[in-house]
Amino acid sequence: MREQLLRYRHFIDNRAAEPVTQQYLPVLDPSDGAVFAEIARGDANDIDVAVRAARRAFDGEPGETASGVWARIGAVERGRILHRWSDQVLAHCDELASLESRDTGKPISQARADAAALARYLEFYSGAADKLHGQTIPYQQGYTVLTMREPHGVTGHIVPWNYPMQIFGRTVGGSLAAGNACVVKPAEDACLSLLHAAELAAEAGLPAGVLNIVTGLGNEAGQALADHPGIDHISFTGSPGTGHRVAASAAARHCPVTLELGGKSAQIVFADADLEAALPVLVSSIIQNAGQTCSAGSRVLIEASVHDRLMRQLAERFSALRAGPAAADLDLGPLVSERQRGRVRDYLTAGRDARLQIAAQGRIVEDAPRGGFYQAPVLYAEVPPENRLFQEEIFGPVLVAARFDDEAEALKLANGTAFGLVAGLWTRDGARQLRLARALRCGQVFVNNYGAGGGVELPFGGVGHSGYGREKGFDALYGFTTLKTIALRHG
Ligand code: TXE
Repeated sequence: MREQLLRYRHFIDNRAAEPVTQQYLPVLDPSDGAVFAEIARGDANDIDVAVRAARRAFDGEPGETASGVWARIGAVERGRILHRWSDQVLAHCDELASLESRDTGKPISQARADAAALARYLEFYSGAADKLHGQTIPYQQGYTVLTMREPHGVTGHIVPWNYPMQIFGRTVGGSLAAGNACVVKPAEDACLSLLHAAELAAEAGLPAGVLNIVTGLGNEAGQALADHPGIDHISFTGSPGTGHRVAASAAARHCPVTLELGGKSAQIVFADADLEAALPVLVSSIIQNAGQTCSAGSRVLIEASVHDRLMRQLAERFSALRAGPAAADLDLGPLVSERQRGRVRDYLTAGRDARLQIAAQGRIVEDAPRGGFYQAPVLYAEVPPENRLFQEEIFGPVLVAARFDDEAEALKLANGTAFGLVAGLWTRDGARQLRLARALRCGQVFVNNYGAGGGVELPFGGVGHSGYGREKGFDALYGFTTLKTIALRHG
């Protein structure tokens, strides 16, 4: 019997909204390739409706002199609403996780962890809403000078498909806590959990217009959001190429942007490291979410004296990895789309053409549906630093390894790509830990641990092609606000 297609509309002004064009896009289950739902195909008209709703919530109705409902509510109440929303997300964790798992193909236990992370982001920012203080500044005699952190107004959020709930949580959590109203454009490949989470926000008491979601294609709805003159700040997570386009559109109207553009993060393993502790983390930080993680530890650099031993152990673990349907909850699910699998396969073809050495491969379980977008994990050994697979973000379950002789070479290899998002450092030498942590060109360094995707409290973002600006943690609130200085002369 044919399953009836679920139809998802935009979420504007706390209500489901039909797309202006009445057009819908199919939603595929990556585990079997079958269409199971459809989403509204938004365009510039829908974005305009959503931005107007957000502007009303932020600016107030025409004729009102004071600010809109969200600003009038005050920081304490804003925090309380976000906290109630967080509780709602936790109460609906299972259904959010099921939606996310079916939509993205991620194993159900990983989707549950993502739903819990969404709740945690909202909880963290609920607590931060009333702690975003300004300062007073000593100035000339007869003056009092103070600074205030003010919201930008209406913020635009372009969210990718790899961690929809987590990235949504970090970006709208911070922005709403700071007092902005939001318009979100999720990825066309994964938006169902966000539409459901937005309904929960309305149930938690978020006023109409404060949070709006318009689904659709990147070059239609996404581009329209980047171009819209009513947007005061854009937060983008995705590829460097699209990030560049979004930033260029925003720059044309002097709109500030935060960009998180992925990475090619290295884990550096020295001979004095606790290799037993490092081993499972080296594997999980590339296998998690089938390698579709911006902060995946996608390169492992190993000191020569332990290289062969660690590679043998890594190969053993890789050979045991199994990919299968999301519901089977194995080591990894399918990739999100046929397109993404095609990209990963292109890299594997390039690896074959360059005669790269495959140290080990995992497998796809036999009962995985034929139509699914599966890719077995691959471990490459001795990959030359100039090779594409060492330099570019593959965004699949592919780990490239290289050896180094000393600290200087390790640093050169780690810093030797255009990206700079995260690095992992495995060594017991305390002086080396600090020396290298400071010399690594990236936004986060983990020493004797690695946090692919984790750390709600930890400011996150990169340098170089990994982007600029920070999300997560308290620092993100500075990006979602603008600083006003008020100088009072009172004599
Ligand atoms: O990214 P895009 P894609 C990397 C990863 C992956 C590659 C391509 O290497 O293989 O990007 O993935 C929206 N104006 N990352 O094609 O195009 C789009 O709808 C405005 C890393 O999916 O960057 C989606 O919502 N928006 C990354 C979002 O941008 C546009 C996560 C990301 O899509 C747009 C995802 C436009 N013109 C991919 N075109 C990370 N940093 O975690 C597209 N979009």
